[in-house]
Amino acid sequence: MDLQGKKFLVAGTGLSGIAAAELLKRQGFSVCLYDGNQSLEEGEIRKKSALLQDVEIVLGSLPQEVLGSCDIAVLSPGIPTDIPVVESMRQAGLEIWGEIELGYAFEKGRVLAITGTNGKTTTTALLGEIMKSHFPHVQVVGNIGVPYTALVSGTEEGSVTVAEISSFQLETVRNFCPQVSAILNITPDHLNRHHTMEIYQEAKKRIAMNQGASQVCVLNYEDLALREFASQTKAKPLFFSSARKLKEGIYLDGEQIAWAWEGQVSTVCSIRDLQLIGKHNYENVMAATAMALVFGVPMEKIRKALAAFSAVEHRIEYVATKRGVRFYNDSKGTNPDAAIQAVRAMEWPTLLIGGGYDKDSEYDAWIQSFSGKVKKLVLLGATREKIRDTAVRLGYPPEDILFAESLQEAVDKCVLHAVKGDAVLLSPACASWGMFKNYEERGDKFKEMVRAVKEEN
Ligand code: UMA
Repeated sequence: MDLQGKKFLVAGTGLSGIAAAELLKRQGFSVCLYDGNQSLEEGEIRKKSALLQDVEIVLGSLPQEVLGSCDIAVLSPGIPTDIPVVESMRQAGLEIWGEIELGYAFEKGRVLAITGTNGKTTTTALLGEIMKSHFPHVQVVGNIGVPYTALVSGTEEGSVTVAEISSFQLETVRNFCPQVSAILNITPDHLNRHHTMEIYQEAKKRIAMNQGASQVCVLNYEDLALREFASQTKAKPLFFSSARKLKEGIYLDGEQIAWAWEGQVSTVCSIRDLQLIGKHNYENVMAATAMALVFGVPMEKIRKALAAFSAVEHRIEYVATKRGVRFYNDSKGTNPDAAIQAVRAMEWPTLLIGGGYDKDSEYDAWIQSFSGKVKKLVLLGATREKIRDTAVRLGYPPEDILFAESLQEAVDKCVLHAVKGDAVLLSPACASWGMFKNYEERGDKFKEMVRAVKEEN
């Protein structure tokens, strides 16, 4: 598409919106910056970037004359595509892009992209490290926290972009086409935004929608929806499995990770060589390894990068041992499925801090995964009643459920009830929104509070 002379309406003034507006200004386009939050201040937004000094800023509602003057809307991922203001953009004839699509329009190198309900940050970070061990110019972007549009201007022909892409971001891609994509798993999440599991799955599958037969889509064989997707995508499907040997692909064979390719089977490494633990992490390792191998990274470099990689911050992250109690930060456990993996990884009687923003999740499977290991459940946020009711219905002792008004109170209650040999795990199964800016802030605060716990009463 010829973008010459187009005017862009950038929606959202968070990380994505600011980076998108900066990219467009740098490229000489005319930009209107919009945010639905009318309590924001124009001056504060302008302070975020020197490039935004003369940009038109609209807060609150969007007047028709502004809509009429723009050609393309660039939505931030947090903006649902079915809300009235986006509908009014469509009615006014604007093309609806997302921040990822805008980044891709300026990409000069090759792209590898990862999505999935869980594990995508770890897989993206790991794949980024593997790529950096072989290619001179690698950038890691997307949902991981660095907007694609913030770095894309620096790409050149030989560059490699490794992108973590959320379902929110996939809703608004149009031409985005990674050389290698991966869908790690799809379990219920963000249902308040996507409404049904089918719509959520369709959003995830959009990562491969423009790929052709010379491009690869790495899929989890143990996820039935993804196994089926292999026969629907035009990309070449390549499976990973933690449960069975595959004719072609990558799989866990006892403690070995094996790579079956072009009729040969080779050993990638033993899980004992890895710093990451847990079956879900072995799946992340397999996905990243398969992506790197089909992209041409030599096995020896991959082995080295795998052995050197340790856990991502906020994901079952060990914080400290205080009074003989181990503290773990899994603030990234923002949905029940991710939180289940954290509970499973605990080898000690555990005091679990959960609850937060309500995404219409169901908590039954999470509570069932406690299997006698969770001795106290400390709940906070909007979901605490719903989680308590589910837990009690499933037979969890009501006297072991405690409510807290703040994260500090939750930590204090855990410290009070924990004894030597226990673990305290922050793994909320809910997003942080409403109480914190994001899961990183929640995890950082938790770590500060843990470090401040005195060794003696
Ligand atoms: N806004 C509106 N109208 C709305 C909703 C929001 O105008 O209806 C405005 C808000 O007032 C605010 C801005 O949009 O000013 C915020 O935009 P945003 O929510 O898209 O946040 P960004 O700061 O741009 O961060 C986004 C991702 N956020 C979300 O998807 C909610 C970040 O993912 C991502 O790291 C960043 O872009 C860079 O690419 C975070 C996330 O929580 C980590 N992701 C979800 C997850 O991992 O589960 C999907």
